[in-house]
Amino acid sequence: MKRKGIISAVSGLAAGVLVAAVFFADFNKEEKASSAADNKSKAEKVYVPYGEYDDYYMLASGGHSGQLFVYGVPSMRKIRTVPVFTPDPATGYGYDENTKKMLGGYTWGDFHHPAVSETKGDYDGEFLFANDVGNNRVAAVDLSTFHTADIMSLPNMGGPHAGVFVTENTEYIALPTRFARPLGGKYAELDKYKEEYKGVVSMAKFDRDKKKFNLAYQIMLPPWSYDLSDAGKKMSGDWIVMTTYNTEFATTNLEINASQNDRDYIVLINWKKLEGEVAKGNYKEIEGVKMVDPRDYKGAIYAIPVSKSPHGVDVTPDGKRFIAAGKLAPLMTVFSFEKAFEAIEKEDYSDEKFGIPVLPYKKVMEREVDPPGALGPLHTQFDDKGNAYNTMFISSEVVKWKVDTGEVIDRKPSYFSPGHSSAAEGDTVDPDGKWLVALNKIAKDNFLSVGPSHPESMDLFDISGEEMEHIMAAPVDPEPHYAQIVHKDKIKPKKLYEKDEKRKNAVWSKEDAHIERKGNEVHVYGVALRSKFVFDAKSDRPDAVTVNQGDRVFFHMTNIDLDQDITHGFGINDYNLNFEVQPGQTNTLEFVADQAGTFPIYCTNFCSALHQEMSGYLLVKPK
Ligand code: CUK
Ligand code: CUA
Repeated sequence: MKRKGIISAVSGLAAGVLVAAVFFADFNKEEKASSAADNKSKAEKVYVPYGEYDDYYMLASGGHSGQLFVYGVPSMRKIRTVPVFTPDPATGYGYDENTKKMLGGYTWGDFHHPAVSETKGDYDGEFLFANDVGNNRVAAVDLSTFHTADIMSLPNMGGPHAGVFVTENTEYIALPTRFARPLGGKYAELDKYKEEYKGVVSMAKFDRDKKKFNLAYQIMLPPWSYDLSDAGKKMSGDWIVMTTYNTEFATTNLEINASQNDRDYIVLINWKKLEGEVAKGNYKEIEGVKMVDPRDYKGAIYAIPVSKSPHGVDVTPDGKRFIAAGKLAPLMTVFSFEKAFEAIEKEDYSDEKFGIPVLPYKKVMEREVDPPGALGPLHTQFDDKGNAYNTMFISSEVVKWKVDTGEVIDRKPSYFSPGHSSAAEGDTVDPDGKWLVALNKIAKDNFLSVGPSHPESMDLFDISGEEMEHIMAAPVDPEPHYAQIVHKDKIKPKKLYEKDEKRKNAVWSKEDAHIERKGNEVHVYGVALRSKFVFDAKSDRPDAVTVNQGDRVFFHMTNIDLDQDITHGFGINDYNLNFEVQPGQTNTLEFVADQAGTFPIYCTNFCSALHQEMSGYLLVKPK
C-alpha cells in the first residue's frame, strides 16, 4: 500500500510535522500487517454472496447534495440515493405536485445529520429525520417507502446544524442553530450582535400517523454557535446536551476570533421542564413560534466549561455520561450526569455566563482522555463493551478507549481526515460492536483519479475484536457528515403501495381512465401499466391527450402494476418534465401547456420488453 502526500492534509497547522511523523509510523506497521492472506480474509468479511443481504443499512447524510445515501454494511455497496432536500429528476422528486410543494422552490439543501426514530433509546426503524443547514429545514423520510414524507421550515434559525437528534422515544426532534441571527432573520448590525442576535433550538414534534411535523417550541439561547449535540438516555432522558463554540461573540474572522477562550461551554437543557412551562402558557410568541427563554425557569438550563471549541458531544449508551470531543483541544472530556445532577441539587455553583448558571468543571468532569499525538477529535461512537471511538481529524485516525477508565486500547489510521464515524447501532442504548465506518473528508490517492477533486471516502473497520481492523475504503459522493448504521431487521420496507379504491385521483382500471375539463384546467385520470399509458378509455387513441395552449394540465397517474419493482416513468419530450409512479402509487404532475406543438410522452423507467413502446402524445393546439 503506498501512502503519499499526507502532509498536505495537515499543512497550515503548527502541529503538522509532529502529526505526520506519528502516522507515518502507523502506516509502516499497517503495511507489514497487510499480507496477501490478510487481504483475503478482509475480502471475505465484506463479501456478501449473491442472494444474501448485508446485515446493516447505513443511512448516510448527503451533505450539500441535500440527499440521503443508503449503503449496505459490510459490503459498502451503495444501494440508493433518496432525494430529501433537492429535486431529483430520475424519480421526479420535486417535479410531481406533492414533492414540488414540499420542496417549496428550494433547489439545494445541506444535510449533515440523520437521526432514525427511537423507541426506548433504540432505533425503531420507522422514520429518519434530516437537517438542512443550508435552508433551515427539517425533513422526515418514511423508511417503509424510503420516500420523504414531510419537510418543515424552521424560522429564527441560522442553519440547524447541531441537529438532528431525537429524545429517547422521539418525543422531540431537536435542532440547535449554527449561526446566531436576529429573530425572524431581520436586519441588525453586527455591532449589535450581543443584544440582537440569538441562538435558538427548535423542538419539533412528528406525528407518525399523519406523517407531519409541527414546531412545538423554540428555546432562546445566547448568540453562541452550537455543534452536533445529543439527547440523554435513561437517567438523563429529560435532558439535551449541546456543545458551544464562539462564546467570544466573534462576528468576523472566526477562525481566529472564535478560538480565543481556553474554554467554551457544554449546555444542559431540561426539555421536559420547558415542555411543562410551554404547556402552562409560559412563552412569548415570536415570528409565529412559541419561544421560551430557559433562563427564566430555575432548573431548565446549566452550562459546564469545556476545552475550547468542541465539535461534538455524545451521551454514552447507559445514559450516565456525556463525552465532549475537543476539536481544537486534543482531548476527549468525560462528564458525569450523576455529578451534574448532584451539583444542581446542592446548588453547587456560583458562576454564571450570560445569565446561565455554570456548574464547576472539576465537580462534573470525570476525566480527560488525551492520547499522545492524537489531534482534532471530533465525534464519539460506542460499542457493546463499554468502549468509545473517536475520529481524529488532524492526526487522521480512529482511537478506541475505555469509557470507565480512559485507557486507550487501540489506534488505527484512517485514509484520510475523518469527520464523524458511525458504529453499528452506535447511537442507541444497545450498540452492536460490530462495524465502524469512518467518514473521511479527504480521499487523496485512494481511488482512480477523477481530476483535481476526489470523492469523499469511507473506511470500514471491523471493531468486533480487541484491536480494530481496517477492512476497506469505499468512495462516496459529497458529502456524508454523519450516518447511522441500523440492523436490517429493524427496517421493514413495503413491497407495494396498497391498492386503495378511495384514494383521491386514483383510477384502478384501464376502462376507468378518463379526462375531465373544467374551464382551462384539464385533468387526466390515467393509468400506467406494462406496457402502455391509458389516459382516456373512450377515445380511439387512448394514449393521446389534446389540450389548448395555455391550459393548466394535471396528469393524475396511477401505476396499476401491483408487482414489486415495476416502476413507470413519465417524461414529456421538450417540456422539461419527468416523474414516476411506483407500483400501486398515484402521483400528479401539474403544469401549464404554454408551448404549442406535438410532444411525445414516454415511460422513462425501463419496465418490460415493450418499455420502448410505452409512449403517447401530448398535443397542444396553438392559440
Ligand atoms: S459536522 Cu461535518 S464532520 Cu456537520 Cu457533525 Cu462534524
Ligand atoms: Cu413503463 Cu417503462
